[in-house]
Amino acid sequence: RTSLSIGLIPADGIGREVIPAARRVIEAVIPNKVRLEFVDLAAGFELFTKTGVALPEETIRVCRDGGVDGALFGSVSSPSHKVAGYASPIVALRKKLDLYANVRPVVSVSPNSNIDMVIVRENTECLVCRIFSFTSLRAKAMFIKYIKSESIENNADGTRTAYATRKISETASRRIATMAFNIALARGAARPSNSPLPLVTVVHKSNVLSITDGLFREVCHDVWNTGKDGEFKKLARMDEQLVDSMVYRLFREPHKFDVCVAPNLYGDIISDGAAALVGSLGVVASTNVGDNFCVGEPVHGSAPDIAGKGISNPIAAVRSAGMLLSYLGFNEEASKIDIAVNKVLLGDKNLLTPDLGGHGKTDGVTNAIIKLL
Ligand code: NAD
Ligand code: K
Ligand code: MN
Repeated sequence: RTSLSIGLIPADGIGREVIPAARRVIEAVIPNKVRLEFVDLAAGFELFTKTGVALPEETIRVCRDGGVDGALFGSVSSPSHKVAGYASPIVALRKKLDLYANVRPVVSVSPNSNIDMVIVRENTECLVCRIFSFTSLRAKAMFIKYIKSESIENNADGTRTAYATRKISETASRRIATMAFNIALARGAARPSNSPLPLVTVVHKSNVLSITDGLFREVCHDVWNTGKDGEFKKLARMDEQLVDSMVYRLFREPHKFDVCVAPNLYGDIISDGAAALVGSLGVVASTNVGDNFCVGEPVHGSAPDIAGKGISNPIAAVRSAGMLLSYLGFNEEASKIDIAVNKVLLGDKNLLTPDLGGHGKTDGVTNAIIKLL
C-alpha cells in the first residue's frame, strides 16, 4: 500500500481521549512514504441527543463504499434505560457493514502469568438483534412480521412481562466458527513445530438451550470435522465448554485457553471477565471483522466515571489500531506497536494509568509508546 485512509469514530466519553491517542501512534509508526489520511466520522449517544441520529448515513457510507480503508471506533454511552428512537450505533454499524466477527485477544505481559487467548465473538445475532419473520396467515396471504429483539406486554393484573427473542443461524454460526479455526491455524503456524495443536473451545449452553445453542454447537463440530478440506481437523483441536463452567475455568486456569468461539452475548461477557485477568479493560483490544472491512475497537465502554480526567488508558485503543494495521497488511508496523506497548506495560508502573495501579495520564502513556517506535 502506498496510501492509507482510516476513519476515526471516537463517539462518546473516553472514546474521545483514546482514539486521538491511537491516531498519534499510527502517525508515528506508518512510514513517511505512505500517504496517510484520517477521516473524522460522527456517531454516538451525544450526537443522538443533539441531532436525533446516533449513526449518520454518511458514516456508514464512507465505511461501506470505500471512502476509507478501515476504521477505529472508540466507545458509545448507551443509556441503560430505553430511549425512544435510539439504538447503539456500534451494534448498528457491525450489522450494516456485516462485521460478523469480534476478535478479542486477551494477553498478559506479566512474567508470572501466561494468558494468551483470543475470544472470537459472533457479532450480528443472538439476543442483540432484530428479527424479520415471514408468517403465512390461513395459508393465503404472506405477512411480514417484525419481531423486535425485545418486547413488553401489559398483563391484566397491571404488571408487565418482558420478552427477548434469541436468534442463532446456521450461516452466522458457520462463518464465525470458520473464522475461529482459521485464527487457530494461524496461531498454530506461528508456534514452534513441537507445540501441541492449537485448541478451539466452543462456548455454549446447549444442555439447556438445546435448540439455539444446540445449533451453534452442531455447526462448530461440523466446521471442525469437515472445514477447509479436513485441514481444521488435522491442524487444530476442538473442545467445548458450557458458558457457566467456562467462566469458572476462565478464572481458575485462564492459561489453558487458546481460541474461544462464542455466540454474541456469551462472547461479550466472558471477554470483559477475561480482561480482569490481564489487569484492566483498558488494555484489551478488538477488531470487528467482515469479509471486506475491519473496524478496530477497544473492548471497553465510554467509562463515564473517568471521562474528561485525562486518565483513561489508551492501550486498548492503541492495540486495536495495531490489529487494524495488521488487517490492512501493515504487519511490521503492527508488531512494532505490540512490542512498544508491552515494554511500556512492563516498565515504570508509575507511568501507567490508575486502572493499572499507576499515577500516569493518557498522554504520558501515549508519549511513552511513541518514544519507543
Ligand atoms: P466501561 O467499559 O465503560 O467501564 C467499566 C470500568 O472499567 C469502569 O470503571 C471504567 O472506568 C473502567 N475502564 C474502562 N475502560 C478504561 C480505560 N480505557 N482506562 C481506564 N479505565 C477504564 O463499562 P460500563 O461502565 O459498564 O459502561 C459505560 C458506558 O459504556 C455504558 O453507557 C455502556 O453502554 C457503554 N459501553 C459501550 C461499549 C462500546 O462502545 N462498544 C462497550 C461497553 C459499554
Ligand atoms: K468500545
Ligand atoms: Mn462489552
